[in-house]
Amino acid sequence: MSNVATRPDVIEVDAVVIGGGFAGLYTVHTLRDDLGLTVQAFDNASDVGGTWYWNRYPGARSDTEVNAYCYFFDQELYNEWKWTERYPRQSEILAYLNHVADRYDLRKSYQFSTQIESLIFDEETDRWFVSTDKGQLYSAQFLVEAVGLLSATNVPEFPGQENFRGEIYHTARWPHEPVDLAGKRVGVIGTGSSGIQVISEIAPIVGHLTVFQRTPQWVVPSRHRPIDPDLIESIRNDYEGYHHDLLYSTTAFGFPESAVSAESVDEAARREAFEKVYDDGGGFQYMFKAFNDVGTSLVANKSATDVIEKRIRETVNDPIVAELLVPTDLYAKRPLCCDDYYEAYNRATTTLVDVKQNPIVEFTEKGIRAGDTEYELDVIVLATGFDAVSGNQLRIFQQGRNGLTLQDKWRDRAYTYLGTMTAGFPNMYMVYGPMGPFTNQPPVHEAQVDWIADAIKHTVDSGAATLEPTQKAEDDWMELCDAGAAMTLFPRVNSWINGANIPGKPVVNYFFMGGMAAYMDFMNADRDSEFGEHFLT
Ligand code: N01
Repeated sequence: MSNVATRPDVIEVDAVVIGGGFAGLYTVHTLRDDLGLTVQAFDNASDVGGTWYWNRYPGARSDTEVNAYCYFFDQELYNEWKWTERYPRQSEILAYLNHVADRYDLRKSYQFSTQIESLIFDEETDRWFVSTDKGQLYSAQFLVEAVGLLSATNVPEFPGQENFRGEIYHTARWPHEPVDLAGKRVGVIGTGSSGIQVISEIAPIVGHLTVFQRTPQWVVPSRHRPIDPDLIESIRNDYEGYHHDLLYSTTAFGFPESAVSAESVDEAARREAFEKVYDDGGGFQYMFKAFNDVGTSLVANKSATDVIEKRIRETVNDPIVAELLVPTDLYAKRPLCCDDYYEAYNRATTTLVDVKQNPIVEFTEKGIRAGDTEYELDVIVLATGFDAVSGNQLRIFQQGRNGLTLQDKWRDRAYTYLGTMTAGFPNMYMVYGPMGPFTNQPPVHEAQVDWIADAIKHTVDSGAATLEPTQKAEDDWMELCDAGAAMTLFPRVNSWINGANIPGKPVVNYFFMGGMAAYMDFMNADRDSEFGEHFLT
């Protein structure tokens, strides 16, 4: 028995769950209320919410249409919750998750404000030993990590950061107290999803906005509006059908995806179709609603970006600024959408700084020096993103069989089976771990948690102590994921999707790009085989 397992004050439970966001809450509900396990859950936040607890920056909202950005496990919940907006604000989503926590009495299974320090598998007892920063030690047969795809913040170290006399905020660690930006000189570093939302929201109210842009991104409008009551009504009337279609689509975003290849029509037809989806709004809609090959065909991709480029140049008054805002790379990052983004650059109070030409040299007492110019600022917003996909798991020390740590196993890249398990780490499950599907998240969370619950039930019912994927199952899954990704344009562009945003991180594929429906088929095959072929017990 390992040292950790001999402590007398160890608290035994059936399952430990890490995370109190969309995925963690549903895991607790499923394992505790459906399977009847004793569950202890943790989150380092002071309450539930996950992503929506932390990301309180101005303008934060879902850019996924809310009819598909919610839970589906209980139709009564779907029916009773009244969303107000097509793309709900952070506060509305957080209120929803609080409602879910209350409705299913989930908080009683959580210990908040608690950091997990280590997860160690003891081979003699076949149990996981979980240490917290409060000095506690738990032992559990099952472990579920629902720690978030985009949770571990990327906070670059800029020289002289400590000298700046104003305030600095990362978008994903925004204070709970209101931050008054009205009339202030604000600098925003980063122009991804978070940056563009902040920029659009604060441009009208700040005294001066300076945007430090390293790489421009293709942005389409979201066409935000109140939620369509007829759409919600039609979903309620065919609830199971809608949910089934969501899971058996490519992206799980809940809109009809095109089955037409852009290459099968002429350029005029392509343009017309892209103009139309642009006017309807929505990032994933722009990528998947007009044609099915924007992410795989250079021809389709070029037509898509031609239309966005035309709109940028039409919208932005100053042609020099417009030129800086037009990306030079493919449309193959996580697609963005936001209203009033390019319009923000028409304000006399907005300055765009290209930090590729004029790199950020240092933070000074008064602001930021980029190139030869010092920009005086009261507040700096770091919209610099996340050490995505594997980042949060690797921030917790984890040790599986034979003393192998996750940190060692994933040194060159993150290896998993289905994005839910990794060989050598028995009974350890991940929700949306690396090599999961590249889709809208909440429907995947539920589908994966259902699969995890079935795997756990199978383990318990069969009397086995553990379940883990075979090395071959993992190797085959990795090969399949890589082959699929290689058929897309995504590996050709640097972004968090392939780890290129974090200095020193392996730049590899981190996703299954074959679509949600195919992913469901793989999960169902494991159920049909009663967790046989791909697993060791
Ligand atoms: O992060 P990002 P994000 N110096 O990595 C720049 C989800 N999300 O938080 O591209 C200067 O996309 C970096 O520049 P570059 C969504 O899935 C969803 O915005 O690396 N700049 C980039 O511009 C999204 O895709 C929602 O050259 C630096 C920016 O910071 C994902 O989260 C809202 C820098 C980071 O962009 C991540 O989005 C928000 C440096 N040292 C987020 N380091 C919604 O649903 C980084 N940058 C609405």
